Amino acid sequence: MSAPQPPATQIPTESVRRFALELGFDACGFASPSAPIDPGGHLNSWLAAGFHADMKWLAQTASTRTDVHRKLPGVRTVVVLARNYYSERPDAPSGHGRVARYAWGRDYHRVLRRPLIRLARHLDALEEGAKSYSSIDTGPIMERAWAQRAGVAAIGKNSLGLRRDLGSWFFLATILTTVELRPDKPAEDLCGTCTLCLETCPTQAIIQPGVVDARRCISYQTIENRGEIPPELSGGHGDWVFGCDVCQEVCPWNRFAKETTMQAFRPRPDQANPVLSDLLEMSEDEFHKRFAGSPLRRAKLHGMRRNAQIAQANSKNRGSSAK
Ligand code: B12
Repeated sequence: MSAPQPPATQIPTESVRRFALELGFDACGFASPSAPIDPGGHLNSWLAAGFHADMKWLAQTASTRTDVHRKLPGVRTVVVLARNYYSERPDAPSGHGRVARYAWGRDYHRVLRRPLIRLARHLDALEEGAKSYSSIDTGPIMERAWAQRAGVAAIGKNSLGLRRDLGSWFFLATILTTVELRPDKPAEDLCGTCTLCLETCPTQAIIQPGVVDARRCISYQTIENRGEIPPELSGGHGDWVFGCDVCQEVCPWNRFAKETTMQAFRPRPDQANPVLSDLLEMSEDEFHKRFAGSPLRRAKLHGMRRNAQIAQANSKNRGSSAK
């Protein structure tokens, strides 16, 4: 038998939201896990098509991803948080590569952990015996689908969470809690008939609205792929050496982007547009020192060198075709 619930007027929904905003989150919404999160079976179709490339962990955790009750039995609310990371890109002369915005500052997993844990403790204190599970990116949670249901973000055709006030330049984090909070209304579509992201992706990775084939995505190839980058794609990589922002840069909603208030996400020196020859000549030691506490560590020195070589070859090809 489930525990008796307080009357709706006593549910502390708005005070939880206020506390989340005080902790620095830009948005906070609530969703009910009473209905399945992926009734259309999109995750399983995506995996069956092989769109996850070598990210085997996605397939291994699929049944938990589609069912939060497996992660936290008794879960009554999924709390979704968004945190803006946008900064203007510093200018760079030729000979520099480009890093995706999300990786310009300190690793967001570390930066957002503390406020997320504080919010989870706050939720745990609301009811005797309350339990929670917090996660940023790495937990088996379909963050964008929950963000959509919790009214925090629409899902754009580039598959990313999208808001009127921030565009898509924000991280998502979630807390599963056994505390019941009043659910928000789901977010409404913001893309309409626009297809700019599909048309502009340099490697045609967005194969239909909302569906990204990671095998073709520059972000996957430059960050997650530990092997060779398929030669038929490398020309499309341009000067991207870590991640890619093209499908966000062309999105008209990103005209409404605002500078982040989080100092830790602002660009470290030379991190937005690193000098290619530095990346090519860097020792293992230099790599670890320079990128300590940064998301760039994920590519490892081998990956960064491989990416820098491709960016350099692409810039030479551009130079010779311009002659
Ligand atoms: C694996 C992964 C990747 C992979 C795969 C990307 C992808 N589109 O799935 C790769 C390495 C390519 C990647 C790249 C990037 N990622 Co990533 N990634 C993830 C991760 C860990 C899992 C995503 C996942 O499960 N994908 C599988 C798909 C099928 O699942 P889903 O999108 O949740 O599925 C729902 C919808 O997409 C939709 N849907 C899916 N298929 C279909 C089909 C149809 C027909 C329809 C109608 C709907 C539909 O319905 C599904 C159920 O509701 C999430 C964190 C998380 N735990 O969710 C971060 C996450 C999505 N990534 C993030 C970021 C920032 C990026 C990059 C922008 C980084 C960069 N600049 O290089 C790029 C963006 C590339 C892109 N356009 O997707 C952020 C996005 C924040 C936001 N505003 O939305 C997240 C949420 C991490 C975070 N905590 O902030 N990523």
